[in-house]
Amino acid sequence: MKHFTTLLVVGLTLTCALPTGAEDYGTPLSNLYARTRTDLSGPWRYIVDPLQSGRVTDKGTRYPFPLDIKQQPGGTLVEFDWDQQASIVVSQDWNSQIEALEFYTGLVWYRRTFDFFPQDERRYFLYFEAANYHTTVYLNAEKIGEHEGGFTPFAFEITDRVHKGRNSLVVGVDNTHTSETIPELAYDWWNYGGITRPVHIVDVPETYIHDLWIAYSAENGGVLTGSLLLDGTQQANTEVRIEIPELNIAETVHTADDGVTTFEISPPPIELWSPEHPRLYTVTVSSALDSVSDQVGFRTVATHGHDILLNGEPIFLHGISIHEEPIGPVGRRGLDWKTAEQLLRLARDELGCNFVRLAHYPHSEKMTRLADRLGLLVWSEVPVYWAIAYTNEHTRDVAVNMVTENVMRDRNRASVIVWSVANETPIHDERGAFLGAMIDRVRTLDPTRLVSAALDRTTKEGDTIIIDDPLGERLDLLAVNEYEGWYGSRSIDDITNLRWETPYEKPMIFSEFGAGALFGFHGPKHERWTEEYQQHFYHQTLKMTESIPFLRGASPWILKDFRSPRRFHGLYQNFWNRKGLVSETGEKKLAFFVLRDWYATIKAAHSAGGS
Ligand code: GCB
Repeated sequence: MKHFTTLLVVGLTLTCALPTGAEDYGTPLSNLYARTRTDLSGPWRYIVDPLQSGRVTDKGTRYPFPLDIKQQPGGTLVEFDWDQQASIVVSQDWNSQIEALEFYTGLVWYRRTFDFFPQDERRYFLYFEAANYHTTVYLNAEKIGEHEGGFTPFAFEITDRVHKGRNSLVVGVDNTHTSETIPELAYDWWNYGGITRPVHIVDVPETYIHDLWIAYSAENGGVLTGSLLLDGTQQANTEVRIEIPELNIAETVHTADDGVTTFEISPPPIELWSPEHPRLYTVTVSSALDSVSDQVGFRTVATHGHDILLNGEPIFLHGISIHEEPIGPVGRRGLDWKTAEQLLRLARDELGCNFVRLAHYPHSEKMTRLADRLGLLVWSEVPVYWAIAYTNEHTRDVAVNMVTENVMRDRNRASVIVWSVANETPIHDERGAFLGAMIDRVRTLDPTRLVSAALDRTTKEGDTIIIDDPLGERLDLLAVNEYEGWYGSRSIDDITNLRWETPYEKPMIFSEFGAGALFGFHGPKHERWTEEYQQHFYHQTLKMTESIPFLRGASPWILKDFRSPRRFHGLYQNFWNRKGLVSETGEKKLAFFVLRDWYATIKAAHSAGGS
């Protein structure tokens, strides 16, 4: 849908058509951290329910956990009592907190009580930053909603349901994966279950600013375009102020009947955001009742032939892939600002990265906000990984919803330059249609960024690898996961002979390459699991990249060793994927320095005028 709006522009007024991207997709309000809210993190009671006994059915049961009832004298049997249950900390997964749940997959119920005093003329939303995977939410014994997907935010309005005084919130989270979920049954990371990110009660006025999106385009000497969405009884024909004090911008726009408006502003010269200069501006939007500010960077990203252009200049992505696990001896979710910053600073300050691939699912919003501040470019991905039920409509709808929630959360983050729709998916028509639907949605919501997917299968002819996956047609950036020398039969010594071709006139990055090594295990460079093998693998693979004229970056696999239930070797792995350049506790392996030096060399060549 396009909205034709009269735009107020500094200096002149013009009328043009912009994709609003602000239609109500049912996604939660954006810019969570700038809202008035109560964080419900802390100890919650929990019940492990492997047989799903607590699901409320119309037959009635002895275990209606969501109803939070107690045995009454002379009453029918009730076989639980929430107040007698042990506690678990929200927001952290259950696997790392309760030993017996380390490998648990299934349903766990959570309960938290809280006192609340709702005010007139205010609205309240229960906002989950993420819960893995299928979540059912009850407030005061009433079901308020469900959500499917482990890594994106969702919210339910509770204005009419939250009580004055005591409230009982019961949440069932089931992390079972099936042939219809995303990901499906096989994946290479820990299926950390539970309410893995904070839960908030967000407090907004009756008519509030649901979403603001603002982006920079270099057209016509530079313009800021965007859209905003008001929600409430006064959403129509309402005046909204957009202010960026550091640019002397103070504009007024009016919403249409649906609460949406688009705008286009010609700003004075802007200091563009880049890794070298991650400039953020304070953008404030105010309506009669509401006001929200965000810190936003302005930059452009595009491709031209084989180049990736940031602010019009060719850029090489010195990257690393990262899973969402803090550095430390215990694998877990639950990044806070400090642990998130530790990961990103290790990548930027010690490895010399300007780019991070946040694999294989949307990471906490803290990561992309920190990347904005630290000047790291981000590849943002959803877990459409390996085999998925490509012909299943429900699965496709969930996938499209996932990209929607991801884009709507982060499209004001200058750091995010790539939306990835998938990782290593098999090539067939149904997969093409499935990923095509996701790509269409992403481009509707945000035509300002690159779309990609990490590709796997390519044609091999002797030593030549041809990147000819038909999906390449629909992508802006080709991305390839490459493991010759670790998986497969090719010797590590031969990988320098590999040659790469593609029929696409597009830039390519290696979204992965890597080999396993146990920190502190040393030996000959041909002995697997030694740091020397991994070091040799990096030397060889980096050498091989020199012959690829269209290579514009890499995000090797991976910054830190991470937990995975498919890594069984009792000596080297013990359920850790050992392809980290640092161990789980942060000790650097030899290959870390190979990549660091390579990035330093490329950077030096680039500043000396090379490409
Ligand atoms: C891959 C996957 C990644 C795995 C990695 C590995 O190709 O994309 O999720 O963890 O290989 O270590 O095998």
